[in-house]
Amino acid sequence: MSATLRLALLLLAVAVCQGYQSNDIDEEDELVYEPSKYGSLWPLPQKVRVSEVSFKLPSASFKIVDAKESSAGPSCSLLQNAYRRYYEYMFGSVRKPGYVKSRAAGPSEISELQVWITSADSECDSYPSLTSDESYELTVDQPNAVLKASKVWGALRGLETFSQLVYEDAYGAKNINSTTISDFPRFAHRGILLDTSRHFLPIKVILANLEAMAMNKFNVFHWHIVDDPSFPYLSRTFPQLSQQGAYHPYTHVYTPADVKMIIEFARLRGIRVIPEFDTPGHTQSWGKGQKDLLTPCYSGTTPSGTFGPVNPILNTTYSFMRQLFSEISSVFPDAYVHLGGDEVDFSCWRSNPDIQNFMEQQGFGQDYSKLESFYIQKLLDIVTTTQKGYMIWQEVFDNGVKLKPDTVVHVWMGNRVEEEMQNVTEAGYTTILSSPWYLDYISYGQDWQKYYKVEPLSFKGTEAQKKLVIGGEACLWGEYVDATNLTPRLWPRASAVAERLWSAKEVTDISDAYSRLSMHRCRLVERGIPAEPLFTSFCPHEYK
Ligand code: CP6
Repeated sequence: MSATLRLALLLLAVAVCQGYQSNDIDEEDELVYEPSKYGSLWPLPQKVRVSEVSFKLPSASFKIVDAKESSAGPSCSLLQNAYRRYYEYMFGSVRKPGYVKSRAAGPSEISELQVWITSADSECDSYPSLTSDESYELTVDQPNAVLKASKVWGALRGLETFSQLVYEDAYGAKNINSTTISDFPRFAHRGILLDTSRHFLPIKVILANLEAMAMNKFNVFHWHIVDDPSFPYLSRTFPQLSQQGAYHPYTHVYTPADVKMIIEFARLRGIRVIPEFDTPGHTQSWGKGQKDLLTPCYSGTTPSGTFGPVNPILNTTYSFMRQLFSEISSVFPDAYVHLGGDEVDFSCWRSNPDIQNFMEQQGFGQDYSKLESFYIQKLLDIVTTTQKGYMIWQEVFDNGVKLKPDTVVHVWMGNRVEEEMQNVTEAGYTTILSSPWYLDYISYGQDWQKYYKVEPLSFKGTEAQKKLVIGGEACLWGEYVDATNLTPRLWPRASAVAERLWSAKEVTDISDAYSRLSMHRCRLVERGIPAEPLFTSFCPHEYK
């Protein structure tokens, strides 16, 4: 029996068995392991053609170089930096004794990867943005591999893809198959939310996560930097916010230099940093360093000593916000800031007689969502004067606040997700999805499949409405996460979201995904990211 026939019979048997496969991911659904024809590529590029022809990559002489025609030269440190990074990922530490050189009659070699930036402006010294061009074309053939991209952002994505094509043969030598790839992201906004308020995250954990994000072609770090429990952002204008509100005033803060470093590290990987300063709720820690910012709650006719959301009826609140957001707009270069606006608890506002009077005066009746909107409206106007766009959690839209047309509405609630996406896009706003991707939530089994199966455009709507969905974010809320468990909790589960947001809509084959993702996870571990296993398995590097 020929090998092909045996394989065909095996596949048939597998198909028959899987006919009864349960979709319940709480059960062990062990996927039958078949190597993917796409090797370990993750997320899968839009168009891939891999041939059987393989070449050697001679580690001693192989180089990543600027193509002669490239508009980016040696002065583009973003690219030079990336070349070194990817050279090390491909050949780095592996210098095994007993390494067998390819035989004289061995297969042919590829000696260079030439990186060709075609647009006159490579954007080497810019920050990535929502409209950055991340597309690239990659040809691996003799004598050289060529990576063509309009901008450096596409080159970064293509370098990652190139590095994923390299594999070791039985002798430990590096190989790559003849390949043509044409690639671009399905969605422009592909983010990870990290929460540095519930637990302080050391800089090196954040940087390691940014590195892992680049390996998965994520391009937005949504930095939920402050919240109720702590205020680790060191503000130059209001240093007492972190002095009083951080877990520790020196060790558990992000200084301006720290923030700069994180933003530059991210930029070098084509990742935007969008900070979230969530108000008027989720602000308990703000109150410690900023007197009169929060609403005093009352029990009966006397202040109870506890505080609620930001006090929306004082002029001092708005002059504080004006100064704070003016600083934030200069510290964070991205065109957007996230203003939160979620989960506002009305009970404290309700208890306060001054607030009650203000409500009456404004004719808000008992509708405290009107007061919330009153506050948010003023905040949005303040932020608009700083030349920034804003993102907001869905409640702000739900409450009918007037938003700038370029506002990004962040859908996070788990109920009626499709209805919400439909409503937001019907109103003409851009939106991103997070509801199905709360990665801090863990359960037994392969939940990555649940994340993978999400289709962000499954709501009812016109083509124009679907175009307004610019992407999504995987959220890792920090209540139960700190430096000890962040990385394995996030990876490779967030990789499932990465492929959903990058690859073509039709890429849904779960067993092909399992095979590629298993190998991708091994690669993450090999590159120093302690990503958890998907299921029973081993990694090739464990032999080394
Ligand atoms: N913190 C902030 C949170 C959450 C939100 N905002 C949250 C709410 C519900 C769940 C998970 C996280 N922890 N500031 C909502 C966007 Cl299930």
